[in-house]
Formats: sequence, structure tokens, C-alpha cells
Amino acid sequence: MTNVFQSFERRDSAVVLAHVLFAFLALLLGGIAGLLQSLVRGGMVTLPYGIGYYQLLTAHGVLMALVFTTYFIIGFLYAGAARTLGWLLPVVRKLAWLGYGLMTAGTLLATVLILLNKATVLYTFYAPMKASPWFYIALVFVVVGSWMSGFGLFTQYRYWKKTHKGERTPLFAFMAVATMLLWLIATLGVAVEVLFQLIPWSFGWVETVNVMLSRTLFWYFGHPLVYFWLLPAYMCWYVVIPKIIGGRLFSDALARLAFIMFLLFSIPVGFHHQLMEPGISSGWKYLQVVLTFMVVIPSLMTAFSLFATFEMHGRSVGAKGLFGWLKKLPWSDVRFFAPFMGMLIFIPAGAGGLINASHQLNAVVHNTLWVTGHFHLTVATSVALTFFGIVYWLIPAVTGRKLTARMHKLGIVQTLIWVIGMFFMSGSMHTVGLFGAPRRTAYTTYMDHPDTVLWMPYYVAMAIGGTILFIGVLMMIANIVMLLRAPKGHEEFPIAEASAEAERTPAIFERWGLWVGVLAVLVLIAYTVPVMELLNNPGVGSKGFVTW
Ligand code: HAS
Repeated sequence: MTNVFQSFERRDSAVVLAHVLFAFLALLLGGIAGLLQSLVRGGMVTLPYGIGYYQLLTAHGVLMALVFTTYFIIGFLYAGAARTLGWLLPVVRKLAWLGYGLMTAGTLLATVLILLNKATVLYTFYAPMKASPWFYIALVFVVVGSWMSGFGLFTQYRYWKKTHKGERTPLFAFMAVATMLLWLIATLGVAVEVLFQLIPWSFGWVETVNVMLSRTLFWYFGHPLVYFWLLPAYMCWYVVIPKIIGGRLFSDALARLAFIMFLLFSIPVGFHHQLMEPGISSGWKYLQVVLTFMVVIPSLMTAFSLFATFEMHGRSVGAKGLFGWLKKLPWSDVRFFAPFMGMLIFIPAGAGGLINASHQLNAVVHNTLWVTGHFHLTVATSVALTFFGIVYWLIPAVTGRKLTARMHKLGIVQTLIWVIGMFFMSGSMHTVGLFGAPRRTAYTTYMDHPDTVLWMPYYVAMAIGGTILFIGVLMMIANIVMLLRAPKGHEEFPIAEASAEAERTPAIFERWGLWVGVLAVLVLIAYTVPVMELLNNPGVGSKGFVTW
């Protein structure tokens, strides 16, 4: 069935554009903080009085890791829902704007408190560092706002199911529902931490906080957070890229199975961020490391599916030889090139995740710049470059403009600038992290200790990379302005069909009650006993510290 899709409904375009443009405003502000951090860390800049390194680091992490990603993802999911399930219902649009309003109020409040130096607690806001209570209340606004958006998506989905009895949900919408379900279930952990631990503690209503419990609740949320970032990139790789290359999706069923596996295995694994922490017995850490390696499988399935899609298309247009199909890919199309560079870099990026998850190796890399290098490859390159690639067709598609040949060229240049910058920055972070250089620390030579002095060249390379990346941010913002002023016209929202030979997709994949039930069992197995142990042995608890 070919989707005869003309253009976006104007009010739906407003929802999508508001989210996407706010996301890139956050990227710009977060990028300024990131540039300053890298220059300070490289010993090239001393911050003016009143601006602290850890204040910048908090702004950078919140704006990049929490705001840029969440706003862009919600805008992208709504765009795909409108494209594949029909124009947004009035009630859905209301939920979308309610969510946007709450998230924006929370984001602005959090940003002001960070700038006032009342919340220099980094993006993970680890207790016992204690921010202003209004910072934690701001986070509540952001999370509740994102829940409203999730409910909006689910409402659109249920309406489509009611009016399309027995039909298989379009793949994009299926994936959007899985992604939002993952988000809603994962954020329950951070909601409990903030509402029942950090807010009463920061207001002084309770004297101490159970630090281990707060971190466990955070990482119950923190690892699935990274898949909330990754899955929309995978949606682009599975559903959009095959259409852009002129091919078809290798297997609709495999794609849905991969997303179900992410839903099941990405939540009960938070302890792999806490492998070096006391208070959790090694047996439970071991179980969650095993589950972590389970969550690697859908990524490997994704790689297989992508290579199959590329090769099938290449062969269909006459590719010869083992790798002839590579030549048939649209290298001069930025809608393909930017996400493909994200895919390629995800191979080393994810491989670094395997090292992080290996208990013994984690003892070497934990709290070092290696981990910072890991997530600058995963979220700041694989995910970010895919989101950048989406923008080149999404903004024209929702605004009724054309993606011009010049924009393709500018987009490819921006992608290459980003890859070069990240090569310097993430490459030096990985390397100097293995030498033991810690993450989350300002500039210091540790009194010129002979070992740490050897780290300096890597810090300079990080600063060079950070500067190139900042140029990449400015170029991306400029490209977006040009997209908004491009000539009027029609740009497709690419949605691929599955290959004709693909097996029929089993209906069981949409039994969401079954999958949420299986997930609940996995979470109960992975967390019940260790959390009970933390509750029964709370220790003395900790008062709050304002370390800045
Ligand atoms: Fe991670 C820390 C383990 C993936 C982000 N990670 C972080 C932090 C962030 C982050 C932000 O076990 C720091 C949090 C903080 O501030 O403390 N990570 C993993 C593992 C995976 C993984 C096992 N991480 C991600 C993704 C992220 C992300 C994705 C963002 C989007 N990570 C960890 C651990 C820590 C950690 C520990 C804690 C470290 C510590 O001690 O603090 C896996 O999902 C990786 C799966 C991928 C692979 C690689 C090979 C994959 C292949 C197929 C995929 C390729 C594709 C492309 C689909 C197994 C070959 C196809 C290619 C073409 C060219 C077509």
C-alpha cells in the first residue's frame, strides 16, 4: 500500500517545529558550555569570577543529555505519528502542547537555577550534593510534561487501532509506542527518587537521604534513558533510511522483535552503572550485567538488518562483487550520509559499552574520561548525527519547503566537521581515560605529578576537538535557519515498506500487556531483593552538601 502523503496539517507542523527548534536552542546553549569546558580542561581558558567549571558541566549535561534529546525525540515521534496514523486528534494536540508547556517551564526554571549557581549538581544530580529544592521541582515539570506527550501518542495510537480493526500498526507508530512505553516505565524510578527522597530532603523536611537508594533509583532510570535516546535513531535507520536509499526494509518482524527486546532488557540493568559502588551485593550486579549483555542482542540484530537492507537494494540495482552494494548507496544525500556516519561510529561506540559492562574492566574505566568518551560517541555522535540527518527532511516536510542541492552539500560538510571534532575529542578522552584521568574534574595538573603531566597533550586534543565540534554546532544552527528559509515546495517524509519476501509479522508483538508483564517480572527479579536490602539497611543517611 503506497502512502499518498501530500503535506503536513499546519497545526501538527506547529507541534513538531516547536519541539525541534527548542531542541536545537538547547544544543546551541549546551554547546557554548561544552566549548568553555574543553578550553578550561585544556588549560587554555580561565573562567571569569562567578562562573564555575562544575556549573558549566551541569548546564552542558542537562541541556545536551536531557533537553536536546527529549524535545527532539518528542517532536520526531509526533511527526511520525501524524504521518503514519493520520492528523493528530484535537485532544492529542492539546496533550502535546500541555507537555511542551510543562517541559519548557521546567527547563527554564532549571536553567535559571544552574546559572544562579543554585544547582551545580551535574546532570545526574547525585545526592548528597544538594541543589535548591526548586531544581528538583523543575525536573518534576520536565518529566510530567514528557508523560503528557507520551499519553498524547498513546491516544493517537488507540484511536488508529479502533478505526483500523485487524490491521497491523505502521512500523513507525509501533516503534514510537515502544519507545514511549520504555520512557514512562523508566522515569518511574527517577520520579520516586525526586518526589520521595530529594524534594523533602532539600526542603529540610527530613534530615538525611539514603544515598545508595537514590542512586539505584536514578540508574533504574539512567540506563533506559540511553535507549530512549537510541531508539528514535534506530527508527530512522529502520523506517526512513531504506526509503531514502530507494530500497525496502529487510524485515518488519525483526525490527519489531528488536524493539520488544529493548523494552524488556534495557530497564533491569541499572546496576552496570554502579558496579564499583558499595551496598549492592556482587550477585545482583552480576545478574544485571548478564541482562546488560542481553540488551546488546537487538543492536546486533539491527546491524544485521541494516547491512541486509543495503545489500538487497544494491543487488537489486546491479551491484556486483562482495561489497559492490556500497557503491550504490546515496553518499551525496545528507539524509543518508549523516545517519550512516552515526551507524558506523556506533560500532566502536557500542563496543566501548561492552567494556564498560564487564565488571573487571569497569574497575579500570569507571569514573574516568573513558566513559565520557563512550557517551560522546554513542549519544553525541551516533544519536546526534542521526537527529541532524532527520532535520534535513523533517523541517522541509513540515514547513512545505524543498531540501536543495546546496543544503545537501552544507549538511555533508557539517557531518564531516562533527566526525573530525569527535575523533579528536572522544579519541583523546578514551585514551587518557585508560591512563586513569578522571571525569567530572576541572583543570589541574595534580601538582605536576610526572604521570599526570603526560595527560596534558590529550587535554589539548580534547580542547581542539571541542572547538571543532562547536563550529559544527554553529554550522548546524545555520543550516536549520537556511532550511526554514528554503524555497517553498514538497519534501517527502520518507517511510519505507517492508520487502515483499519478508515473513508476515506475528500479531503477538502488539500484545503490550504481555510485554509490560514480562518486563515487570524481570524488574522485580532484578531489583526487589537489593532494594529491600537498601531499605532495611539505610545506614546513617547523609546530610546535604553544597560543594560549590
Ligand atoms: Fe553506555 C555509561 C554500557 C550503549 C550512553 N553510557 C554510559 C553513559 C552514557 C551512556 C550517557 O556497563 C554515562 C552515564 C554517566 O554519566 O555516568 N552502553 C553500555 C552498553 C551499551 C551501551 C553495554 N550507552 C549506550 C548508548 C548510549 C550510551 C546507545 C547513548 C545513546 N554505558 C555502559 C556502562 C556504563 C555506560 C556499563 C557505565 C560506565 C561507568 O562505570 O560509569 C550497548 O547498548 C552497546 C550495544 C552495541 C554494541 C557494539 C557493537 C554493535 C554492533 C551493532 C550495532 C551497530 C549498528 C550500526 C546498529 C554491542 C556491531 C550498523 C552499522 C552500519 C555501518 C550499517
